[in-house]
Amino acid sequence: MKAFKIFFIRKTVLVIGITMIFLLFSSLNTTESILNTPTKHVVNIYQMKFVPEIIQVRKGDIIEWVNKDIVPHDVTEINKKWTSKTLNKEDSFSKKITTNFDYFCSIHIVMKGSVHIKE
Ligand SMILES: [Cu+2]
Repeated sequence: MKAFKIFFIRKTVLVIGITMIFLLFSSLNTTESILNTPTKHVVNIYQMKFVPEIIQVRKGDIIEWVNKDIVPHDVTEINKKWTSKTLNKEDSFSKKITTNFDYFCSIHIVMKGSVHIKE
């Protein structure tokens, strides 16, 4: 009877242990897949401003700039490494973010914004 009890307790501990390891790994996988899913962020261009002007994203996320003004704008990297097409009202431009950068509108050079990657 005593031997049976010990056997039973050992088996129970083993089952609990395996269950906990399984739960731990499945929660790690879920967390990882949440972290790895790129998020889409929207920057509106509104009343001659990029809104929000400063945005923090994760590496690999997508930013979509949408022109909500009636005048055309664009999105140009501060050193002119790249630029969007001219965005008319309701036009948008999307970019996958892999690095920090500042940008401006080359049509209205006072309009500025920046993108920061969260570590
Ligand atoms: Cu502009």
